[in-house]
Amino acid sequence: MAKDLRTYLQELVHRYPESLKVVDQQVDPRFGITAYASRLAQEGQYPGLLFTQVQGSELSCISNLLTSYERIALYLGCEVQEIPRVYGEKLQAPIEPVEVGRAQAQVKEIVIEEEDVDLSKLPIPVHNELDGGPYLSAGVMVIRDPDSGEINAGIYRHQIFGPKEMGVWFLGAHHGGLIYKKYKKQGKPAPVAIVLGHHPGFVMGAVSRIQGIGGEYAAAGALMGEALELVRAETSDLLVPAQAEIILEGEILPDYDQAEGPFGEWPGHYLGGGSVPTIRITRITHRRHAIFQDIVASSREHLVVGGVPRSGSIYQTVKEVVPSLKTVHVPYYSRMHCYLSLHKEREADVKKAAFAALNTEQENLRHIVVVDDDINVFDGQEVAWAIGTRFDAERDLLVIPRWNGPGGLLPTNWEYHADGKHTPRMSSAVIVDATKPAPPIEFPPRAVVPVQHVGLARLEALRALTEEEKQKWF
Ligand SMILES: Cc1cc2nc3c(=O)[nH]c(=O)nc-3n(C[C@H](O)[C@H](O)[C@H](O)COP(=O)(O)O)c2cc1C
Ligand SMILES: [Mn+2]
Repeated sequence: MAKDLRTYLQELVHRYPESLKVVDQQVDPRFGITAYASRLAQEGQYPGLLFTQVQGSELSCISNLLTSYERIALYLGCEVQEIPRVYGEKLQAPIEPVEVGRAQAQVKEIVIEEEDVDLSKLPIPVHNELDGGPYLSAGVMVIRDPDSGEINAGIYRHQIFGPKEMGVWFLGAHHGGLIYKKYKKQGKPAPVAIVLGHHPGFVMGAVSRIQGIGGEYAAAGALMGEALELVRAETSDLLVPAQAEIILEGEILPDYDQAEGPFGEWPGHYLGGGSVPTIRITRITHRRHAIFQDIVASSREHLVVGGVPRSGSIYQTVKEVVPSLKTVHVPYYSRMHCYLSLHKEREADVKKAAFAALNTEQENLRHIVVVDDDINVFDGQEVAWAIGTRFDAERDLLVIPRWNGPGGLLPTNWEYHADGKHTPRMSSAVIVDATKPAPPIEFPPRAVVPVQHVGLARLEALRALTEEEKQKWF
């Protein structure tokens, strides 16, 4: 059976039963879905949430699914610390997709014709307080490049404007926007399809930074570990994932822009927006009992889905420059940071590694911290300890002025004026060298209890104080 959202969920509940919770209470799609994710986050819990009763919709909604590294390590078949390496290696070995017939395409089970298209019947959440409306946050939009014929995919936020209309917001040099502009220049509508609900390898493949236009379907295949099955779209010559939950087909109109936003973005503030093109939806196909997929915007899920692919590409490029790189963490709590751990052989390793990381991920990275390989970069407390004990600002801090920007999604890349307007600006990058000196210099060893003795501690023998002991001592 081809891999899809359901095969993944089946594997997940088998391996980590606690990581998926069903919400049977009726919820308002306006804040009701994100309210659960937010309340659970306050308790330090991040289960995937399957909402079966969303007001106004017959479909279920899954949200908060991709919030944990363990759930990503599960489909990559590795340990959490190995995610960047395994991710990067898989992307180096893309698996081309295969086309299947309509009969094998579960996404064609139900077809909704243009006159019956009504987006308000989908369980689309309004995520945050000031959001301009409901948003698709996990829709993978595919579009064909008219020059090369390649199909490109990416996640772009889509604000719902009406029963058959939504926006699309393209950032900077992302291929999706560049391709749309080619159609617009010719005054032609751009056929697109938006894929909702699939295996996490597909979702992550779509947001991996791939050189050149297209290649996301093959990246998805590599991450899923098998060729992605595609089928012909109903209204265009696009090929779309055959085992997706839902596919919206339509076209980006060349001359009908609308006001979009605000939208709570991954840096935790309302960012982006303005005037965006409109997509008119002309067909919906979906599976029976389709599960609509959401990503909790401006939350841990948004950052994990965006951050893990970046750590994969950074691992690849840094490793080429500094082979003693151990691993990379682009943390889910601040995706502008990047922690690199390495076995330092010479002083120059640190800056070489840091600049390779900055160059790989120019859009978002601003703070690189380089640590030794005894530091677990997936533990922010260890990184803070390394900075506290091995970093001296005067000697080990490098500020790179006006590195990042102008504009985009980082709040620091904008100048905010007293009249309420804001203008794009550049912001700085920083390299923090929190490594010990390179050999032959000796630095004090780290104080630890010998590992073999830690292994001998018998935790199962621990007990509470007895009444007699309390009498004796209290
Ligand atoms: C949850 C999520 C939401 C995203 N939203 C947008 C967006 O609204 N606009 C955008 O241009 N990129 C967005 N991105 C980033 C792109 O999907 C990503 O950079 C992708 O690699 C772009 O592919 P492309 O260069 O082929 O267009 C988002 C990423 C994630 C993970
Ligand atoms: Mn692309």
